[in-house]
Amino acid sequence: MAKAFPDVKKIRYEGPGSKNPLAFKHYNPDELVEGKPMAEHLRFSVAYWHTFRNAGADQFGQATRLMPWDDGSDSVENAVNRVRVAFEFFEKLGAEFYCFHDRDVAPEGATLAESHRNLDEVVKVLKDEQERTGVKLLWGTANLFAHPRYMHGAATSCNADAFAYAAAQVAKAMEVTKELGGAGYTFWGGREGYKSLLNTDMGRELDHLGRFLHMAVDYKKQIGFDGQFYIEPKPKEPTKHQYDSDAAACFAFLQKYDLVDHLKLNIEANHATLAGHTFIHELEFCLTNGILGSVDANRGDLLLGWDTDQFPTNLYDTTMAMLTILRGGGFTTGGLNFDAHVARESFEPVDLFHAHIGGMDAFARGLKAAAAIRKDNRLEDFLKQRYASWDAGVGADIEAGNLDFGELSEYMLKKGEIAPNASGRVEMLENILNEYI
Ligand code: XUL
Ligand code: CO
Repeated sequence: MAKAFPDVKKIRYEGPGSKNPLAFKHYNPDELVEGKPMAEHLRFSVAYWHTFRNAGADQFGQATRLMPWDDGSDSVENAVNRVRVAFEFFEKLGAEFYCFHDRDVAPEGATLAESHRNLDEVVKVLKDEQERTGVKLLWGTANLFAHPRYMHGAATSCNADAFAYAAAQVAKAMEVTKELGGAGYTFWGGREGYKSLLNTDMGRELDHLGRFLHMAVDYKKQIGFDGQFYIEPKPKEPTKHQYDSDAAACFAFLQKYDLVDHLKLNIEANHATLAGHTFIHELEFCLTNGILGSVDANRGDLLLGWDTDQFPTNLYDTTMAMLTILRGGGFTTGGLNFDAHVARESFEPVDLFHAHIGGMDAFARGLKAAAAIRKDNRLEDFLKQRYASWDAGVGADIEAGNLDFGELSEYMLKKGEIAPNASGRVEMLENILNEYI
């Protein structure tokens, strides 16, 4: 098969002085940061759906992207061809992982059995290509939102058969993820939500989603899949109210349905901002609650109210994100998956390289900056000092559970007024951060 990107050679690290657009200026996979190679810290992954299936159409216009390798058909042959192209891309880029939905990689058949067969055929080629290149599967997932059968949702559909179909699809997607040695499996509740309460039994739908995930946990044990499960929060789009709207909603849901031990979160930057949070807030919330699993690395546009899925370029965000991720000890099964697509006007195959190189360099810079900030200790020392009143005296006694309201009343009546507050020094701290960006 002719190469899809004949003019692009393997992307190399050339350092910050390089003017070569097809080279890394910061991502140097083997360079050690805090004693670990950058590649192991960052675990970059390419999203199959955006990179090889999203042709650039929007609600106002047709597809723009040139994909000379794709004959536009829904044949298995075309799907297999696409896999070869995808792995040529992963290899030349130097991304160690990829992620896919079942229906991105293989066409939906006329029946469920045919869809399973199509998937099996493509998975054989995925496996061969993984072995040939060493590229690994970060996580797999099932598309439970595109087909009209899921118009009312999948696990939360009013139609019990839609739940059953989704279960069959997820079971199969988990099997192939296991077959491909996937490090994880993600649940994004594409249509698990509602538009109108007039036709929605919220309590019943939530119970069904809890049941669905328990069935997935059971099936995972049954087939011996030992990858990590993730749930990916998103507040709206496609439905007005999504049940998994943000990290806090997911955590409450996982606790209510006794699923915290089985799922971590896959935090997507653009979903965080749609929820009215920052990307970093969502990461920090997960870290604090022991549920930080993986990241869908992208960027929204704060002037647009939808999921624009742009490639991450904001160094402030990547630095803050890497600070949180490093503080948590780094990724184990998770990684940085570019759930992002090129702009509609960036229609040539080479644009895929520019986009991913930019995202990888942005996170590499964030990683280096975060490590330097941690070495400097000024931010950490400030934080420690800010909470010093909790390290001894009344603070330490409250934390230890040694005091009640009566004793605290006595303490305060005697003391009369609180110790003077210290400045939060927000601007000084922001200035320190900017020294490194
Ligand atoms: C949708 C989205 C999905 C999930 C996987 O906004 O982020 O692509 O990452 O289903
Ligand atoms: Co995503």
